[in-house]
Amino acid sequence: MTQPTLPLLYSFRRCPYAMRARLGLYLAGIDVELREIELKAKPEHMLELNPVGTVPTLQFSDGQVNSESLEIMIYALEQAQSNLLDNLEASLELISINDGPFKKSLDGYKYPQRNLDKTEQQHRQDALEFALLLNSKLTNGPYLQGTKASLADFAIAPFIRQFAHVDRAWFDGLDLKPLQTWLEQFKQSEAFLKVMPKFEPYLKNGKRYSLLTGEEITDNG
Ligand SMILES: N[C@@H](CCC(=O)N[C@@H](CS)C(=O)NCC(=O)O)C(=O)O
Repeated sequence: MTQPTLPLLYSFRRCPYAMRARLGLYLAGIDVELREIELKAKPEHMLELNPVGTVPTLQFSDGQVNSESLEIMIYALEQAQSNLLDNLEASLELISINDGPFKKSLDGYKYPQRNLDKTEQQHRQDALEFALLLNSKLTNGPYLQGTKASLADFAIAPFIRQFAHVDRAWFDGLDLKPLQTWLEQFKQSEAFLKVMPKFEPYLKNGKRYSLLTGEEITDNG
């Protein structure tokens, strides 16, 4: 029997945007054919679909393309009628700070030599402002919106993970227990572990993976 064509996702394991898209699709139970890329060597087909050359790049079975991680998440969770989309406005407000000023400070902190407008310390201090905001939210419960997980948790955690990993000892030494606990819970969550196998790059040996099972896709289905 011919298998229906899965949507195609070009992804990069460590990219927080790609991670966010994989999480949304996984949590919605939507399978895709995952092709792992390296940012220094992007497949021609991906660049045809998305000339900007960013991951995630998702091609639906009908040919349409979306390369915005947040839109992919919301689309997927809508399909699944997921209650992660409850209180969406509050989630989007936090995500916009994450994707705007926090991401800028995070990049400055990670790559200070490319962001000489401020010192590494200043970039880190600016990024810390957002961490403090999240920490204050997390004093009301284990999730950013209190007792229930929401879009915000899954959309933001990949970026806080990156922030924490720049200097683990420094992050772990902060007096931000609720945030540190939230990040640990995220890293141990089923969804995170399922979207993080060490996929081999598509250009290296043509391997393609099912996002939901993590197994390689072979031509005979
Ligand atoms: N607006 C995009 C941004 C995605 C993005 O910037 N991804 C980075 C990797 S984390 C990328 O692909 N950069 C291209 C490159 O470095 O060549 C989204 O939210 O999905």
